[in-house]
Amino acid sequence: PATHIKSRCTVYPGSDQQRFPVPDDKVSWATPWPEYSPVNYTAPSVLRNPPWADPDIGSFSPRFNALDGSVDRRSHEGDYSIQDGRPLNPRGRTGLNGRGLLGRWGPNHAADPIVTRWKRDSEGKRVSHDVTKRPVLQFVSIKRKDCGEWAIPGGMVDPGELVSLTLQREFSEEALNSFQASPQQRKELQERISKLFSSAGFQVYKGYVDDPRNTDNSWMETVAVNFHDETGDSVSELPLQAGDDAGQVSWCDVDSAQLLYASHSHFLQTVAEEKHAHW
Ligand code: RP5
Ligand code: MG
Ligand code: MG
Repeated sequence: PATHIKSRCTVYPGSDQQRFPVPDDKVSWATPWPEYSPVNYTAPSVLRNPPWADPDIGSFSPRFNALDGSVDRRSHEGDYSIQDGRPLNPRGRTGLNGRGLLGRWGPNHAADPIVTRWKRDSEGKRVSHDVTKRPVLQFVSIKRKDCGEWAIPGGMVDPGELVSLTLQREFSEEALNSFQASPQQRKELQERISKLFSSAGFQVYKGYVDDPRNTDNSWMETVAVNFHDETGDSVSELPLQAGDDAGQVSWCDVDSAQLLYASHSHFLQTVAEEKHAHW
């Protein structure tokens, strides 16, 4: 998508930092703009040097556009440029430099599991939308604790982790609260989840995410994969319980009117179109 809207949100999330306003015609790095003076901000939580974050540039020269040890610094969007030792956001200016809330300089890789089923009435019949007459899909959605917005239960790919595992792990943590489960329950959940996610799934999207945490030097990228329960007797049976960075979890109708975090609505549109469902 051509959008670079949430990446330019006025106030940077979790702070009172205001981004330098970037009008549409000044987004591109190719457009000269001598007056551009973005605010520099890296969140205290990142500067404290947690294991998931890079050190500050200067003391640190990572291998950009490469697999750097177990940290994947390659972008799904192709090679990105480096200016004064810092990677440049491939979609253009955001009004803020530094890393904000993001740990990595350059791409921060996430994975988004889009778990869907058909909406059914009390007799188990598929429900069609009044206006579009198309069958309605539902997906497992979480309400993010950080901003209160509804979202796909996605999360960061750990260094060296396979995306297929991140998808299962994040779904289990956020939508099934596997963290709080007993070791025995966790084992059972894991078995059910690995069965449900054993099909390859449909890759919906791979690339840049228009995430409000993005900066000129750090940005989110994701691989979004759809796991669909056609008959309504596999995922639909799972006990949903919010966990980790999710405050609530629920099956939500897939509908263009539903506002969602970052570019998640765009991913769901792709799923709806692929399934000839209501959008
Ligand atoms: C979004 O942030 C991605 O699409 C993914 O859903 C999410 C990952 O970040 P956390 O949920 O770990 O904060 O850009
Ligand atoms: Mg998570
Ligand atoms: Mg998450």
